[in-house]
Amino acid sequence: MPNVINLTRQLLEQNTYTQESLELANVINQLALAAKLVSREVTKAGLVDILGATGETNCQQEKVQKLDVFANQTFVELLKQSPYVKAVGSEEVKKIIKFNEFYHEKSKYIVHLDPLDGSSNIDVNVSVGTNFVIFKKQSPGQKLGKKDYLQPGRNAVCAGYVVYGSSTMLVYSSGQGVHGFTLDPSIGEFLLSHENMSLPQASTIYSINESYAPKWQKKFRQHVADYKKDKNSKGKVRTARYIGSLVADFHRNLLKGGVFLYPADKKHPQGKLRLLYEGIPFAYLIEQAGGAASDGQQAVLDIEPEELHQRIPLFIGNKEDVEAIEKVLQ
Ligand code: FDP
Repeated sequence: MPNVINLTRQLLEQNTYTQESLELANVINQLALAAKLVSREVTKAGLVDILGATGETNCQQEKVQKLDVFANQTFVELLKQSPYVKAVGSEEVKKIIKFNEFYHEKSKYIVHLDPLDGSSNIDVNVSVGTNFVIFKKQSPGQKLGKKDYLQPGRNAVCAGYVVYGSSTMLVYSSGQGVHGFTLDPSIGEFLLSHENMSLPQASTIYSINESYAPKWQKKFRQHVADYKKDKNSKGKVRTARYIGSLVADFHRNLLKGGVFLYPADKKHPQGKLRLLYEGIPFAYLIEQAGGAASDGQQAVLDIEPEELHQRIPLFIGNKEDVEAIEKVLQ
């Protein structure tokens, strides 16, 4: 019998079965269960009438896809059922969602998530995902204040993502390395498939939407142009890969080594990607895997969030790439 390790076992063993780890494991298990339900819907998306836009827009004026709605409802509802979750911030919902304070008197965790990242790719069968980060409430008592749900990434206790791709994978870190689990659909379990993931030393890929080049700052445009001739630490020129689904671009770069870039530009003066549920989860993971993430000025994990849906420029991947970009932009 092979040494099969499922998510719950690994979570508990890593944290030596402390009360704290049991509580966190409960929250992550709820996230994993929601991910299985979403995965099931994503894989049959072409078969049922769930594809396509609902015709509505979310609080950020983006088209809402039916699967967005399903993923949001599923994650929020399952997190609400955990006695340890106090509140959820979702890309799909304008305000922080606070759970019933009586039922949740033991609750101390705040979860921020993007229930379906890359959702404009749903209709074309490209990998999408769910990104999440978990914080612990800072203030005493039951009341939830802004300081509790607007915390810098350095305070996070866990972060991760699920990618619904050719297989469904859950990748997470609770501060002790990055671990990847692949969903075995025949038994409905996430099984440890990628233990202690670390970023390859050489950066082989750059990922950016180059059609925006005319809108970039000149020095940044030159920097990206140089990727086409500059060599990486192994003496090779990087290749370009851009899916347009952050979770899938990140996952590939984590496995292969590379940098993902989404700068501020004339159309997105603050950047496009959201700090709390896109920047911080991936920044937390990349630092754990030996890489770096920056908004061009400082580490993403050091940014003090000011609002729930705050946007940032994002440069994330191998350290030398991120440091080089900071030099160009500072
Ligand atoms: P999407 O608009 O499909 O939700 O979350 C924003 C995001 O996807 C990221 O997943 C993706 O990396 C990025 O936007 C793509 O933006 P562009 O289309 O502007 O390149």
